[in-house]
Amino acid sequence: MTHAQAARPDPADADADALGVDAETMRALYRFMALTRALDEGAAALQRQGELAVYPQLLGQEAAQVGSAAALARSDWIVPSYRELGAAIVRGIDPVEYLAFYRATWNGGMWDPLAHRFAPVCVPVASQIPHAVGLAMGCKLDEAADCCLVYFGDGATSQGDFHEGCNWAGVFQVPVILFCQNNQWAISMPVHGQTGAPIHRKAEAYGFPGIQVDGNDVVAVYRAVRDAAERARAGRGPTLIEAVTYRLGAHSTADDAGRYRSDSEVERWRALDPLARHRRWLVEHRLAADDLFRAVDEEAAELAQRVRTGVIATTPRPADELFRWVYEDPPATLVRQRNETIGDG
Ligand SMILES: Cc1ncc(C[n+]2csc(CCOP(=O)(O)OP(=O)(O)O)c2C)c(N)n1
Ligand SMILES: [Mg+2]
Repeated sequence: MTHAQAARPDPADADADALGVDAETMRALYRFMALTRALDEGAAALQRQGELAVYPQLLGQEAAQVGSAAALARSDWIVPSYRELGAAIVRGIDPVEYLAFYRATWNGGMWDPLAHRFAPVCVPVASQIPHAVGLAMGCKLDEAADCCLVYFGDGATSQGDFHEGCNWAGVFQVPVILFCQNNQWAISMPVHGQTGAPIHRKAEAYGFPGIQVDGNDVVAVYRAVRDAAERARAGRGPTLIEAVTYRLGAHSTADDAGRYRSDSEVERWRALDPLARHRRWLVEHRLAADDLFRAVDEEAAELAQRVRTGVIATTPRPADELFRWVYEDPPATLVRQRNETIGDG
């Protein structure tokens, strides 16, 4: 059931029409990646200035995130881990609301997950996978023509939650896309320390297709997810997609990647920068020129500035919110803790 790598032809001889992605979408993918790059860098800077508690950069993974999120319908569900700023931007979430989690002013982010069909930030590794499979199972039971895409990393495939989610998805032919961003590292653990087999091949054991795609090729990712979503909506079940990419930054602002990986490895991947690559491709195919890139750069700089101002203006939420929304009738222990924290008024 393993499918061949869905790479697109070499930029020099690729026929844009044959890829089945229109020119407007090709340009939109670039714009989303450029906005993501600017906001990701802006968020890392905000953390260094003490405005965010922590931030996990997605630098280098823009194609994997933007290509996948853009290939979905607006009514499809997205279940992120903690590194999915790019997907949130594609889905139209206000980056200030997204970054509230990292400013530690709100658990999970300020946006409405139901309205955006974008679940809260999830840090316990792989725990979002069974949630996503359940969400997709709900779509199936409702006979809704929607699917659900869940993001997770290479390291998450070592967790039981990944295997339980895959098993359930395969048995019940759930409309879910299991989207692994194999960025080669789980903090300081390289991917060969996580798995003895290529990640996409694990799907075979669960009875559904597994695809490996060049995760630094935004069009290849877009096409792979579009196909998987069509399969899911047609009732043909799950797909595991392994997007091979690279985390150019540290694991997070709390990590020093120089302690466990070489500069030469990073430089090798930097040469495969997905943003520069798609830009070159657009130019070579005369789908965009300097005026578009200039306009996008200006938009990205303005957006990053607006987000910066918005994040800095965000104040802590009322303390009693820590105790709300879990229980209709909170247990006495929680009521006591709440009263100790904020008084019983
Ligand atoms: C259950 C659990 N164990 C450990 C951690 C600490 N932790 C946070 S991220 C991470 C690595 C995850 O790597 P991967 O799944 O490859 O995702 P990436 O960070 O590379 O995007 C670990 C071990 C955690 N958050 N949750
Ligand atoms: Mg990883």
